Amino acid sequence: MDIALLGIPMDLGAGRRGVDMGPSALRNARLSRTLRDIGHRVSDLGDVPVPLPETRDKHEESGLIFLEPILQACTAAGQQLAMLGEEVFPISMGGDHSISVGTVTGAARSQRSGLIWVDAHTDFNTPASSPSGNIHGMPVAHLVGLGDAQLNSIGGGWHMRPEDIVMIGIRSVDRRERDLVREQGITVYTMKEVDQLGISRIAEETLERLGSLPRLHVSFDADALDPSLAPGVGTPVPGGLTYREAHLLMELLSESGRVTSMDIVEVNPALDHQNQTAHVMVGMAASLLGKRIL
Ligand code: HAR
Ligand code: MN
Ligand code: MN
Ligand code: MN
Repeated sequence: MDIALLGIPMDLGAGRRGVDMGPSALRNARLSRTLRDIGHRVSDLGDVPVPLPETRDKHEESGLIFLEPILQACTAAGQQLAMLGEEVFPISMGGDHSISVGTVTGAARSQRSGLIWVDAHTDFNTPASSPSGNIHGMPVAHLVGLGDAQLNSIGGGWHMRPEDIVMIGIRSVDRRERDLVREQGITVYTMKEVDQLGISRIAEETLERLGSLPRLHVSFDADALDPSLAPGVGTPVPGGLTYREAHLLMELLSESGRVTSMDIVEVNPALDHQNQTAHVMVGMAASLLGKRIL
């Protein structure tokens, strides 16, 4: 397969600095070589330009911190991805999770698309419901067309259907965010369901729901993993996916042959130990892209 890597070194949507180093950390953990070893052709498109937070006004009062530069970066990322050939599998390297407003939209190439959101958080806040104003807590709401009109117009008004979204690994949801997720009818597998049903049944149900759509995007937030495994994240929540649960999920999604794009987000080397989190996430990408044990 042809794989394209795109870096979005942005931490403007997060509450703390450091995820802007995520693309470097993933390159350093040999993402492209690992994928080449599986047999793919990999091209690195470099990074989308993202301004430093120190050079911009936060506009905290707006309820959407750093909206302007985030709009610019998401638009640029979306446009780059939208120009790729349909057969190219893009991996977007964050950056905080606000990049997904652009990357999910661009990777869809204007087609109906399923979204598998692997995360500790539902990221379904709107500016009105957000307790923080941090845009990385809001991307999915904006992908279905809720929230801020400008963030919503990225990709020229393309939106996802709530029934085309499945979230896995969830264990931290804000009060008003929970009401929105329920109202919109998003399918959510919390860690409780992961414990009760097992990840293989969840993968099966997810593919039953989304497997016939023309495109399928996996957005993998490193904080979905247990913090003991992936400590380099800005908002760690105890009780996450184990190493094998996460790999098995990627392996089963890979076997389906339906996945067409991926994000790797929220890797924060400033909070990590020896780049462990980036290495773990490179392993996840390898499993999603067909690395076999035997
Ligand atoms: N729900 C919280 C907020 O909106 C924190 C969520 C953002 N954290 C992430 N995204 N890493 O998954 O501020
Ligand atoms: Mn997230
Ligand atoms: Mn998260
Ligand atoms: Mn939108």
